Amino acid sequence: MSLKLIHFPMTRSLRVVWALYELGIDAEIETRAFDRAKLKEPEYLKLNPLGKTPVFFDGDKRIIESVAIIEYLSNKYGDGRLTRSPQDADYADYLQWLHFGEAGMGGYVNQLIGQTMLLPEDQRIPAMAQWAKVETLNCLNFIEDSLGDKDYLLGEFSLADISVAYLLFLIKVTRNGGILGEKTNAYFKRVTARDAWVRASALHP
Ligand SMILES: N[C@@H](CCC(=O)N[C@@H](CS)C(=O)NCC(=O)O)C(=O)O
Repeated sequence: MSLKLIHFPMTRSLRVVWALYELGIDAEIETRAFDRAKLKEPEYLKLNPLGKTPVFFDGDKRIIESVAIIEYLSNKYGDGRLTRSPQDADYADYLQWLHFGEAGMGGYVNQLIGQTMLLPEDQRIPAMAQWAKVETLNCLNFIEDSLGDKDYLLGEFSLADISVAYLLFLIKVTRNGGILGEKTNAYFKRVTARDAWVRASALHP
């Protein structure tokens, strides 16, 4: 097998590095400095036509969705570790959280970051920033209420934690971390104390 990830620190490719380390799968990781302008240059667009990160290759097969990549890695090269099967009692919860991390929350968090940080101040729309904050908070309350006394979203660590915790990381590094609940903050501390996260988040070009 010839697995290769182009990794940009702190971006969604971090989910993939984290999963690779958790699952103990060998892959070439080419780490580049994040520069949005470079992602739109022809050389990079040949790799990922959307001009976004991540981009992952398994031989000739290319995948550009971070959550799809981590599921693919476990099912194809990790004996399904850190996933759940239809026979498992928590299969529905697993699928829900795995997708919630990107499909459920990602759009709101992207808006929040765009409207509070990425866009030049004169292009920000306060009503959009407020809407994104309310919707992000709605998602965060759902996480807070669902955690209960569990250490991880399903009780035991799974790919669903990689999906959701990356988004919590993004909220924190963009200085919006004040809106996380108490249990969610403790959960974030717990997941980011894991050896695989510590190693993955320390990767720099
Ligand atoms: N749904 C995609 C989202 C990819 C995405 O938006 N990546 C961001 C970085 S975290 C990006 O490349 N941003 C650069 C840009 O939009 O110009 C995934 O989960 O892989």
